[in-house]
Amino acid sequence: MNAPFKAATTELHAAAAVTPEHEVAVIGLGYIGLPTAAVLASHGWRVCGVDVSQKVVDTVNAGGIHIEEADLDRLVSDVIASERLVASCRVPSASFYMIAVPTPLGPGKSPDISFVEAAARAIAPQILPGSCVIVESTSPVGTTERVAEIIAKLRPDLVVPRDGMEGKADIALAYCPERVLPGRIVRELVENDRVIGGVTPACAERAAMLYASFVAGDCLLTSARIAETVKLVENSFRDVNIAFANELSMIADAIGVDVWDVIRLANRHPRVNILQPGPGVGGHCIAVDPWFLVAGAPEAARLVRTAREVNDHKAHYTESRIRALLAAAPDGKVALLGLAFKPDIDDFRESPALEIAENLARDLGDRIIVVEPFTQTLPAGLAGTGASLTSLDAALEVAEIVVVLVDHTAFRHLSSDHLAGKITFDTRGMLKR
Ligand code: SAJ
Repeated sequence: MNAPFKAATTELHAAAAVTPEHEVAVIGLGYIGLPTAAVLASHGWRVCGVDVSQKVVDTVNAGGIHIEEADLDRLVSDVIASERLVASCRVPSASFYMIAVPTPLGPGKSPDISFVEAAARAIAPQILPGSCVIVESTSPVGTTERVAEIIAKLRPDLVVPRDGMEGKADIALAYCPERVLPGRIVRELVENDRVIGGVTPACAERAAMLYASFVAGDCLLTSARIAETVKLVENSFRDVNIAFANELSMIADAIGVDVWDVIRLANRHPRVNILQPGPGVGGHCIAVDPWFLVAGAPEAARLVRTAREVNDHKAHYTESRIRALLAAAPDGKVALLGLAFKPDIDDFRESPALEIAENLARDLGDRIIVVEPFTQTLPAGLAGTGASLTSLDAALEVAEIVVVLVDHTAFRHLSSDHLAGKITFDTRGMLKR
């Protein structure tokens, strides 16, 4: 770690006359928290990763990982071996806290920030004067202020920063959204620019000390509310653009033209860059975050809401097209290639491919053959339906219909020779590439 960061951190805690147990505590060891903890540790910080799951804590302390992510296994085993990272179920005292817990959608597509609130309640008793609390979880606008409220209520002995506050606070509070792409997390954590929003400008500067120690990109300072909005806007932008591609694919089907040719040729215009259609949009980010923006301004967010609806509809549309193919070949079986929400990851959260497979398997049982190199067993929603999980070669031997739901690298060698005599439906344009 850069010496000035360490010196400044030590100085801030001098007033408290108590040394924190750790320099950084990362709350939540999931897809973002674990790589972030490991990257921080590899840059010299003494990090404690905190998780509610004893199993996750044991796995990490043994130098292992519980998620699939490029380069993460070696990184975690190195920083565990060097004792820069430890995992625990208990929140320690720390100079910096980073909250990286899930923020799912609640009933009626409303944001559920209960895990962030629980993290704030767990941190509050441990906070020392001079500490900095940073929320990284994608959150509805106003969440960082809510964290401030919780800490202020539980720690009346501390001056907690509030929006527009003048004078000195005892702790710092900031929002810094993660913006890394699954599959490239370890690299992007270091390379990407970061938007760091403080509840006050001093809070942003304090949080930036931590990020500047490991981020090669720029650290861009702003307010917590702006940073919260920026995160939601980034993912909504992508969702709207994917919705355009998905809608285009349905228009192309209706008018009988090849959407992949249309996109390829339209993209040769210097100011056109259409994304790729697929079976719908999945993952825990793009399929969820735009709803946080809609919840904040339901009347104004018309395009954002419609894009979500178009992308959700694309999964139903894809499913009905597969059902039509199966109805036209009543004795045939279909090989569904891929269940993950996008290529080359083991993440099935909000996956349209999984949703389609489950819906089909419920009605059509053993006519459904799944090929998914990123799982050894059928996911719960498919188990017991009669659907089977096989290798690609075994599926191609028996299936009359082949549907590409995910363009995993393991499928990309497929050519017309492998598929001769079969009915194919390629939702990703993989065979065309
Ligand atoms: N998809 C398409 N067509 C495309 C691109 C993507 O159908 O042309 C689909 C994918 O198959 C997948 C979904 O969209 O189902 C989302 O995939 P993605 O690669 O667009 O994004 P995520 O969810 O893996 O990661 C996004 C990223 N955000 C943006 O690119 C604006 C990432 O930078 C964020 O950090 C991440 O969300 C997050 O955690 O919020």
